[in-house]
Parts: sequence; C-alpha cells; structure tokens
Amino acid sequence: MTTIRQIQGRMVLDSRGFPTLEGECLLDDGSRATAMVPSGASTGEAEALELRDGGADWGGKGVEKALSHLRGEISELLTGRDACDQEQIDQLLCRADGTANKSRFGANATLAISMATCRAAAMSRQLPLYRYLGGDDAVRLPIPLMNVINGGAHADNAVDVQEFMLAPVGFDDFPTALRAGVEVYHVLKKRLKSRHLVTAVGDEGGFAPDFVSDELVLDELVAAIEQAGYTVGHGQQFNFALDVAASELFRDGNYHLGSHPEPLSSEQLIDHWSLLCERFPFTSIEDGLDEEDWDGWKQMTSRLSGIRLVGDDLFATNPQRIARGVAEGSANALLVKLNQIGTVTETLEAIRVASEAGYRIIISHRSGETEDDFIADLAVATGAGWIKTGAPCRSERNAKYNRLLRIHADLGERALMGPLQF
Ligand code: 2PG
Ligand code: MG
Repeated sequence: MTTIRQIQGRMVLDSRGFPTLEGECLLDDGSRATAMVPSGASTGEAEALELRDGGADWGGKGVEKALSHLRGEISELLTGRDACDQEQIDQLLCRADGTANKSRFGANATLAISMATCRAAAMSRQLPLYRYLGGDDAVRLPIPLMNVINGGAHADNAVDVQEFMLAPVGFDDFPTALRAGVEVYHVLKKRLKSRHLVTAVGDEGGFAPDFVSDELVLDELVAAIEQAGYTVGHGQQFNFALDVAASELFRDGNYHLGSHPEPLSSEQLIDHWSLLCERFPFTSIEDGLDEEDWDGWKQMTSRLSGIRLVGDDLFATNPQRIARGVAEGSANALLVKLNQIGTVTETLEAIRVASEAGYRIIISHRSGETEDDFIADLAVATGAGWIKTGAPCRSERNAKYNRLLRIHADLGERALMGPLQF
C-alpha cells in the first residue's frame, strides 16, 4: 500500500522570489504529499550542490535542469519502491546521483523528493510527520532562536554579524516562549521607530537598521527585553544567540569587520567574541570563524567552553565533516539544514553523529524559505530542543512557528519544552 505510484515535481517560488523545487509523491493507497526546498544566501563551500540553470531566464536561478532529473531519472528510480523505507529511497538517490555533493541531480531535486516521500509515508500511516519520524517519544518542543536583527549577507546595512537572535530560554512551554519573543519583537520595532531607525525587515524577518557595533545592537536588545517586562541574563528568561556567518568576513587569512578598521586574526576575533560573552548572556555563537579555519575553531572551542559554538558552514550538515570536528574538538553544536546534505536520511545521520558526541542540535531554516514546515516536525521528531527559524514575521517564518503551536496543541499535556540537556 505504501508503494510509490508516481513522482512529480514543479517549480514554485521561494520567499525571495526565486524559483525552487516542489516534489510530489503519490502512493498506491492514494496518499499524496508535497515538499518544497529552501535556499541559502550565505552558503557554505561544503554544501551539497543546488542545481541552477544559469543563463538569462530567472536571472540564472531557474530549476528546469533539476526538475527534469526529478521527472525523469528519479521518478523512474523510485516508482514501485516502498515509501516507508526512507533509508532505501535516499540510498537509491545517492547512488544514482553518484557524486559526493549531489552535483548531478542537484540536492534540490533529491531533497524535494526525499521529503515528499517521507510525508506521503507518514500520511499513509495516518501519523503526523513528527510522530512518524520520531515515534511516541517525540514530545519535546524546541526553544525558538528568533533572529530579530539582521545584518551581513541578509540585509543591506552596515552590521557585520548576520543574525542577532533572542533565546527565550526561561519559559515552561513553547507558546509562552513564543509569545515572549513576539512581544519583545514588537517593542523593539517601536523603539527603533522612535529613534527614526529603519524598521524594514531583512530576509528572515528581523529588522535591519544601521548600528555601528555588535555591542550597540545587544544593548538595544537588552533594553527591548526589559521594556517588554522580561528578564535577561544567565538563568533568566532571555539569553542571546549570534550567527556571525564569519566565512562572509574572511579574506586573505583575516577577518574584515566594518566595525574594526584593521583586519583581525582568528585569535583577535576569538578575543572579540570572548569579550562580548563577558558582557552579554549568550547561549550560542554560530560560525564565529571561517568554515576552513579548523585551527581557529579548536582554539575557540577550548577558550569559550561555556558557550555552545555552532557549526553551520563549518559542518554543512555533513556527517564526515562533523566527525572531523568531533575528532579535533572543533565546535560543540550542530546547525542542521536538510538542503546542505540533500536527503532526510543523511540529515538524521548527521544529527546522530553529532548527538552521540554530545553536540547540541539546532534545526534550521534557510534565508530563502517557503511555507513548507517540515523542519518544525523534524525538530520535535529528533528532540533537538532548539530551532532557528527567523523573526516572528513573514509567513514563511511563521509557518514553522504556527506548525509548532499545532504540534504543541496536539501533544497536550505530554508536551515538553527545550533540550534534554541544556
Ligand atoms: C544561516 C542561514 C539561515 P543562509 O547562515 O544560518 O539563517 O542563512 O540560509 O543564507 O545560509
Ligand atoms: Mg549560519
């Protein structure tokens, strides 16, 4: 009954107005599911390849090639297979693609169909996706890391750090944590407005005003949290998280920050994060150094051991890169993005490898998103305890928050909040 009868796909638009892929999977029992693939802007070098057409149409961002793989070879490969055997489906995709980074089919093609198949299987079993993937123990809602100030490659301002996130860590359940984050977001908007700062939003729904230093942004966030009636500090209701996306700042062996006149070495940049961590309560700093600065990462991980140092571009959700990090003591947390690796099974494998090494797991959106809410279910299914999915603004971001609200309601009294280990 869970045999795949038909595989289809189409082009749809993402939140930036660029083409992306939607996969569709129809099973013999009539279950039919779709899934849409997101797209990054600050992409890591080690990510699986997102296949784009090039040329003039859609500014080179068309997905016709990936779509033709999906409708042709992939459809032939998967029709007649059991959708409940996700591992086999994904293995077939990897083998038939035959490259290390999905560059033949395109990771957009493989992921679209990997996720759609997973959803169709869940539907056929009449289970919500989080329970299909995570079983009866999938009851843990994630703490949302809410990106309220955007900079770097995600905004047209002078802020170096790509994401300043609120971490509502001191709340008992997901709806309350979300509410607190939303209230702070709205207070922040009023405060920026009253100072005649720009309140237009960046790609992930955060504000993108011009601030001249990280400290000033964080001072502003402290003030907004307090004005909204909440507490901030270690052991309090709110902490902070950063995504530096430092690979975007790295050139010729040094880090170039707009807020510093001279380029900084790895060590100097670690000093900078270290000072910031003394002044402000951080739970995590993501991509604080370049994706190939492995020596720097080792140093940073031992120096800032009290903070979760998150590898995004560094690991690219790739089990092999994660294994290297574990062996070398680089980073102690993993950012998980399905489209960095290109199948559901490999994503779960990346989570497994990192979890077994005691790394914190953060499930993440991309800056280019769709209304697809797969990652909300994935966060609950894996009990990750953390999700990063932007500001509570723009429907492609809120789709994930709204899905988590529904899952919370579905779980009722069984719902738990946050990671098992902080
Ligand atoms: C990141 C992501 C998501 P992008 O760097 O973590 O916030 O951005 O999708 O552009 O890589
Ligand atoms: Mg990142």
